[in-house]
Amino acid sequence: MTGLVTVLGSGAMTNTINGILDSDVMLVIGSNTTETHPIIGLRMLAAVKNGSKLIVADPRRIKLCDSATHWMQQRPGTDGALINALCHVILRDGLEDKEYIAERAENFDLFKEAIAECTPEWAEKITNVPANLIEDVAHTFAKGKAAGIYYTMGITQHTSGTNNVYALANLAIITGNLGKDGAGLNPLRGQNNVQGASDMGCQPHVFPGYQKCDDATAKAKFAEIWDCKITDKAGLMATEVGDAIMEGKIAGLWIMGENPVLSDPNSSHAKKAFEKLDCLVVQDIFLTETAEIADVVLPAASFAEKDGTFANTERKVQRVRRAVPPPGDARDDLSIINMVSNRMLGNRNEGYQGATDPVFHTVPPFASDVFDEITKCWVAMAGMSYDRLENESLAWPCPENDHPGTPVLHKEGFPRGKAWLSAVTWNGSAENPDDEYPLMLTTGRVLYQYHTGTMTRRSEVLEKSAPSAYVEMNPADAEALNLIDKEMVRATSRRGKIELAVRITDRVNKGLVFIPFHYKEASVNLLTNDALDPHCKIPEAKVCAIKIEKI
Ligand SMILES: Nc1nc2c(c(=O)[nH]1)N[C@H]1C(S)=C(S)[C@@H](COP(=O)(O)OP(=O)(O)OC[C@H]3O[C@@H](n4cnc5c(=O)[nH]c(N)nc54)[C@H](O)[C@@H]3O)O[C@H]1N2
Ligand SMILES: Nc1nc2c(c(=O)[nH]1)N[C@H]1C(S)=C(S)[C@@H](COP(=O)(O)OP(=O)(O)OC[C@H]3O[C@@H](n4cnc5c(=O)[nH]c(N)nc54)[C@H](O)[C@@H]3O)O[C@H]1N2
Ligand SMILES: [Mo]
Repeated sequence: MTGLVTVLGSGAMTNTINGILDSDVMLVIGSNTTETHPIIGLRMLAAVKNGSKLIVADPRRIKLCDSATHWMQQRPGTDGALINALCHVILRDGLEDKEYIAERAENFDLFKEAIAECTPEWAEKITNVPANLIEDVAHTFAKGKAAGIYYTMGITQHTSGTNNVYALANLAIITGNLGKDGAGLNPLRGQNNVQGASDMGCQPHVFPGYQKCDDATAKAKFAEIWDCKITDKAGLMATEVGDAIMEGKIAGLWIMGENPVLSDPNSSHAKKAFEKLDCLVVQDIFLTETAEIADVVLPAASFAEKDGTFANTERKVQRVRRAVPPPGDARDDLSIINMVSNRMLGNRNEGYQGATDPVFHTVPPFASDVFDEITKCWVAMAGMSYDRLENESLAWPCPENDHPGTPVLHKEGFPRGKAWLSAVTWNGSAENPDDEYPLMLTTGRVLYQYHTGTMTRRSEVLEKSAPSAYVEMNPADAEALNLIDKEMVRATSRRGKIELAVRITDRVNKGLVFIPFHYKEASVNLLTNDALDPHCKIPEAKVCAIKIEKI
């Protein structure tokens, strides 16, 4: 139950941000932390100052590499092989935490068998990371008293994303690093309150609190709380919606706070699907590229204009308070939903009646009413209340009114009993470079811009700091194409093409290029591959094949 998702690794940080200072080894894998989570990056640098060893695993020479004791520059898409090899060395050299495994883990034998062939020499061929470096890292990690793993999209945005996370969970378990201060398995969550959104059931197969919709007990419980019939059929993942529209299965869509026309991999396919809809509603604080093709645009209020709670990456629920009224006709998201459901119910539902607030124009039920309901839906938040949150923020699970919250998970054990060691194999990426498209493209972020730029590109200071699209390319590749720095080039994949400036740098190895996805004038998602991870349906935004040409 509570935290099960976390054990599986797709949920939240098991540990805390300040706990990073208690680590003596950090493995940062697929996270450009100083640019994408700068505050957490600062904690990591402070930990390094305190003597903590920093292992970075990233195909690009990110800023953290300057402070790292070890840097593994793997080929994108090969993390599964790399992590399995780390586990292999740890078992081969008897460095695992035998007592912890015996007491707290299961499926050890099958796991051991699965990684038997994953020698560092085997991994070197796949990952390009020298076998002796893999051995050194395995030893350093396993010998740490508190070794924490920090990962983000470099690990998950692959067709093997789920397996990569399972492999990292294995590494944490065999070294006894779950349920310990300064250690843990820590996915650094991306969007503000993405944690809260997941906690509240914004996934098509779960109710709030990760309770499965096909679980009879959960279904009965929510049917009672909500006083209505509910289906036990899981819905579609966001990334499956495009195909479903093309197949005629979906006619209407209501998009809140997303700009998929730019942010979905293979976005021309996504856009084509949205244009086929009978009705597209977009609810956003700005008129985005997605809103431009909508039938109805609902103007939303921003974070500073609304009341409620956010859950942060360390599962801490905190109160947010509206500071200014929303501009013009904009309304906070909850009020918009309330107004629409009011119309749908023909004003029959008394719970939805009541005075609107004259300054903030909120429509009941208010955020505090919703919060009271949440505490009935999910035992992990049952002990929280607006009264308590007035003075403190609380990390779930917090099951009773006098419970202090749980900053570090799994100290007393795991929700499912024992931690499951998964037998995961490595399967490579869906599309790899070939003669026609000889370069591997990986995509991501820069410090000064946020995603599709709807917000940051309106800020003069930020826009000046990172004004235009570019492709990072190794000097050897640039020379072969006779390119000079800042020259405009055409980048083409099987799905589309864009034009942008080349940035010649040894941050990337020969054969690899990197393009940030912030710039609509050269939107890299016209190139990326929408192949999905079969388990969690995340698209492979981190690997596809392209060619670059001089223009
Ligand atoms: N400034 C800024 N900060 C942000 C955001 C933003 O847009 N701008 N977005 C927020 C959101 S929603 C998210 S999800 C996070 C994302 O945060 P991050 O995941 O840190 O950001 P990315 O730039 O997508 O990718 C991280 C790293 O993955 C590496 N990488 C690429 N391919 C691979 C691979 O195959 N294996 C490994 N191990 N690494 C690989 C890249 O070189 C890059 O350094 O950032 C959040 N913070
Ligand atoms: N190639 C490539 N593609 C990627 C990624 C990658 O690494 N590479 N990363 C993926 C990841 S991890 C993410 S999270 C996505 C991000 O993709 P999106 O979420 O589509 O990107 P944003 O630009 O952040 O869009 C969020 C929208 O929410 C609006 N907004 C802000 N606050 C509010 C609010 O309070 N209410 C409402 N209603 N709207 C609001 C903003 O104006 C903005 O238009 O991109 C994904 N796409
Ligand atoms: Mo994200």
